Amino acid sequence: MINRRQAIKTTVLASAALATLPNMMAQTNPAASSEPFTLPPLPYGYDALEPFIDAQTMQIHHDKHHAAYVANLNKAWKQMAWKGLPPNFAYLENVWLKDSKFLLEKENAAVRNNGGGHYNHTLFWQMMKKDGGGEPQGELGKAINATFGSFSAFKEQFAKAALGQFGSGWAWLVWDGGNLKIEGTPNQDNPLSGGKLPLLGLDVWEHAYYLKYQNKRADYITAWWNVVNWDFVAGRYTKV
Ligand code: MN3
Repeated sequence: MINRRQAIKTTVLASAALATLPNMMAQTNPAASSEPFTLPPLPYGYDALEPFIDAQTMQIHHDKHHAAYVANLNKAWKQMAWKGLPPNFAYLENVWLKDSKFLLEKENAAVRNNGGGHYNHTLFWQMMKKDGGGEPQGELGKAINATFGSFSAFKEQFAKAALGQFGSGWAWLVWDGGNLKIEGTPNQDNPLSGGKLPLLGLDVWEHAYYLKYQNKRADYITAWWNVVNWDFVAGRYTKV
């Protein structure tokens, strides 16, 4: 935990270091590497999900949108540092995002929105891969068939949730402690706050598809099945 005195010291040291650098270097952020939350690199190239999700969308989505959630989460964390909240991803996942009472407090809205945004996108990149798609195998495949009747019936219900999510939000396949379920969340809310484990999620914010699909969210959803990383989703299911 960085206290106020250390924070000032760090700022002074950073300023001193900056003064010795050429002007060009001074435009970079010397504190970037010491930020509590960091933007994880995409686990594949921007164009890996072509033609289903275009490279430009992936670049803007990751480098601008996800990066902004991380930057704003760091800002929020610094403002809340007095609360003694450990600044790490595990704490975000296991404590903050599971505490619906905390998230609903107005002063914690930045954590709910930007912490949720950081967590959701970190999962989302891993839930997709180049040459993905197909059908889930093993225990997850069996559980999906048993719960929804068939894989195609599951896809139909999931797509309905994704299409029916009004405005910005996500569609999810979750484990609620006893069953697989499909649900939608608005904005950057996450099933964790409702006591459920997110297994698979689809970002249906317009920034996720508008460049290629414009208003045709249904076409984006149909295409997205071709990039789902079922191995990753099945791996999460083994934790239930
Ligand atoms: Mn997004």
